[in-house]
Amino acid sequence: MATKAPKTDIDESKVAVSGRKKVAVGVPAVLHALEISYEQMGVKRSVETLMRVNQKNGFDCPGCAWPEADHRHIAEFCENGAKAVAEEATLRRVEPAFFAAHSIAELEAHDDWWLGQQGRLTDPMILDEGATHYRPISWDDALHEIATALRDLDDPDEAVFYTSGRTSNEAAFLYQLLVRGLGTNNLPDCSNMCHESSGSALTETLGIGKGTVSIDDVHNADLLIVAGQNPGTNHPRMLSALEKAKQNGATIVAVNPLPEAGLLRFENPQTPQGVILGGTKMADEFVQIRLGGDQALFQAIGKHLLEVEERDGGVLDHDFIAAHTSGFDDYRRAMADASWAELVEATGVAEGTMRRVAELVRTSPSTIVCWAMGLTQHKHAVATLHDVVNVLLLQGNIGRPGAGVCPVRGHSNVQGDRTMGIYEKPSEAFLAALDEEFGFTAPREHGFDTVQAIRAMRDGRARVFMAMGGNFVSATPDTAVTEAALRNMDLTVQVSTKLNRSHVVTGRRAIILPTLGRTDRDRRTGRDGVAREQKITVEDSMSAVHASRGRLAPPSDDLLSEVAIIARICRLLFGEDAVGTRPVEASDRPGATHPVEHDLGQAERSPANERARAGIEDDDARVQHPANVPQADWAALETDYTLIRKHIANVVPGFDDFEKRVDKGRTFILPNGPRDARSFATATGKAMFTVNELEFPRIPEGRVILQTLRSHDQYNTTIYGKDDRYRGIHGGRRVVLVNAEDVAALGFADGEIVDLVSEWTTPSGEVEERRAEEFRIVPYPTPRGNAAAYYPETNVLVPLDSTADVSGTPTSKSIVVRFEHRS
Ligand SMILES: Nc1nc2c(c(=O)[nH]1)N[C@H]1C(S)=C(S)[C@@H](COP(=O)(O)OP(=O)(O)OC[C@H]3O[C@@H](n4cnc5c(=O)[nH]c(N)nc54)[C@H](O)[C@@H]3O)O[C@H]1N2
Ligand SMILES: Nc1nc2c(c(=O)[nH]1)N[C@H]1C(S)=C(S)[C@@H](COP(=O)(O)OP(=O)(O)OC[C@H]3O[C@@H](n4cnc5c(=O)[nH]c(N)nc54)[C@H](O)[C@@H]3O)O[C@H]1N2
Ligand SMILES: [Mo]
Repeated sequence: MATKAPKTDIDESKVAVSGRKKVAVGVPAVLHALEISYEQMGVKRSVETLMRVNQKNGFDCPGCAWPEADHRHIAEFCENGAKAVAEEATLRRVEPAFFAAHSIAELEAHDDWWLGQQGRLTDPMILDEGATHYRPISWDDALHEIATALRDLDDPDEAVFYTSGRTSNEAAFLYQLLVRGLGTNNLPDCSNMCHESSGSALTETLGIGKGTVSIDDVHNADLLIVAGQNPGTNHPRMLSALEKAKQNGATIVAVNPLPEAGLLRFENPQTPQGVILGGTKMADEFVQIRLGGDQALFQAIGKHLLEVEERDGGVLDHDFIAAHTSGFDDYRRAMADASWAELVEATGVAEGTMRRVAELVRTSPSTIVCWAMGLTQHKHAVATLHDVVNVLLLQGNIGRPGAGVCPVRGHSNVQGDRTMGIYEKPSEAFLAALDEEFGFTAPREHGFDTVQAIRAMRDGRARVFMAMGGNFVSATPDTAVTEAALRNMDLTVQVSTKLNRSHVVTGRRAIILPTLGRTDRDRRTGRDGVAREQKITVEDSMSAVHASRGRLAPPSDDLLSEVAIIARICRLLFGEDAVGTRPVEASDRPGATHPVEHDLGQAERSPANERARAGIEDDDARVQHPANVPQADWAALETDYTLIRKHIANVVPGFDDFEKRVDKGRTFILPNGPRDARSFATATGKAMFTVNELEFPRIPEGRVILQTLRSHDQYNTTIYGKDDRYRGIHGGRRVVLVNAEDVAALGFADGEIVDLVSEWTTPSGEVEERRAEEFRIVPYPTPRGNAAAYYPETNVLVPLDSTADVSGTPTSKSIVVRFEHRS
């Protein structure tokens, strides 16, 4: 199979390459951010908006999930946070006239950059079957169409509900309730493509799928290993935290195939040190590792620690190991058997270098390992993270100050969405609490993750797709397969702030529901006719929960919030005015938390019994039968989010007194067993050492391993501009960064335009090819045999079935690719 990339709106022949940076941020970054802000929203709105980013009583930056320090600067944002804000707070609008002027065919010919630049969506729109253009539709009619399509499904599992990680806790909680009320757990989310490997690995070994450190721990660590992460671009505020750690005496080790600017030096624009004195040197040690070599590196560190322990003693925390861990002896034996030659081959790093890093670990009183996509998006990502945990356990680096695991999350509320139940594999405890709170029985069978959802859509096992934010078509792997899968749907629904490709590659019918973003003021009018301003809450990468309140006038007066959209669909499906069902009796009427007593014994709660009890005929629709739907006062929830927070407090552990604890800009930290009490909810009841067979990508003759990553001018599929300033790329995105010696050895030239062809061997031994056309070769200091190119343009190359073991995450950081001359 050969597939092409979508056309681009950028003239790639004009790409310029010059001036790769060794320093991140500094004054130029601030100026660049302001330039973009002024362009999108003018000076007054820019100043008003940027002053409120991440302030107590302001709004949470929609950029990344890095936490705010307790002591905040007046401008607690970064260049890329400012771009994320400008992108949302823009004054540009996509109104019905825009859709009348542009056909779907025309829009499809544009790339995500052009689509995003058109501005904020203002009106609900529908694409009728066979139509060439979207047309406006009223909110009521649009929501009615959606509810009807969902109700008409033969089986609720024919619906797929995606979530991107900007969705607030309140919206996420209500959304998963809608989905489970309908009768399915098909809740794929962006996390499936992101930190799922972290969640899988940490849940198994530590008993919690989240990090175990606080921002203070980062400030006070003695050693920080930052692996597979580019904070200068993707988490710029993390650089301030690393700088503080350095000032407190920390050592930093950067592990990356690329010499990323922010990892090497940082000029903090908020300190004289940064502005005048040339900034802080960040990494004391830069380990230029081969793609996918990290498991080997951490095995090497573990092996070294155990060797020195055996020889001299004094390395391990024996008390911790004895009291709090299991599996140590097996791990020790496995590391004794590991071969240095193989570890060197896998990492491309000399034994001496690895031992030097291991010595830093050995002599560090407290160590934190931070990571992001460079570790999670590999076939052996979960095994890699197991080996990270092994190293930390050796010295008891979990559950004490300045030490622990720090998966650095992407989207600003991706972690909160999981806490709220956006998960295709919910725990029984969560579902039981949900049942109890809303008087229904949630489905127990696990749902589809992102890749499984695409397969189901491709194979005709799903008919309706709905997305709460995000850009499913562009963000997911195997673009051609995914596009065909979505076109296979009866109906696709996108709840979005901005136009993107997922609005133009659609099912037979499509609906766009525009919604409020983080920066927008959210006023809801209650039954009493009074409009009240609402706040939402989010959870950052370090399990801190706080409120966020937008202050800008929204792009249109009758935009519904995500919460309002979901609450209204719930009302149409489960409430007093449910579509196509009998009117609900007075006793069923919402208003109380538990209006209906189900009084079902556990044994009776199988789906079959449920159906029989409800008297559902086999050929009847299973969805939303009034006998088993969640009970709540949907209209009230829509206009008063404090009521949603009450429900959350009743269902999700750690949210007691929720409202009070986020009042007046307060932040609270969710309970974390490993961090708080060295308590580990694992299979053995202890933190688990694990034995993981060494894996790493092999590079076939004449090929390279390609990683797909972010430029400095994008937020995932939202493209802010065509530059990647820190890497010295200007005016284009279709570039492939290749080691200069490989360029020559493979028979290509600097600046040559080539096709990238990925090669994937299916389980049955067949070789499939996928093609992305016209990429400019840029010689770059990446290890031999490794290359890098931007996502989403390269998603056409990522095979749907190439996923990480256990977590199912697409292997976006290791794709076997060959280059082809264009004749
Ligand atoms: N401005 C901005 N901020 C963002 C985003 C954005 O697009 N733009 N996206 C947000 C989201 S959703 C996420 S998940 C995060 C992503 O944050 P990152 O994970 O930093 O994002 P990537 O660009 O994918 O960068 C991967 C980094 O890992 C390195 N790497 C790749 N493969 C390997 C490997 O095998 N081993 C090692 N050691 N390193 C490797 C790459 O060279 C690169 O430096 O950022 C969030 N913040
Ligand atoms: N090849 C490759 N693929 C990858 C990755 C990679 O590194 N390489 N990274 C993966 C990762 S880490 C992630 S997280 C995913 C990202 O996948 P997604 O989260 O699906 O993608 P985004 O580009 O962040 O989504 C942007 C869209 O979200 C909408 N939006 C923005 N803010 C809001 C809001 O407040 N509410 C609503 N309703 N909509 C909003 C806008 O319409 C915007 O166009 O991509 C993954 N895909
Ligand atoms: Mo992400």
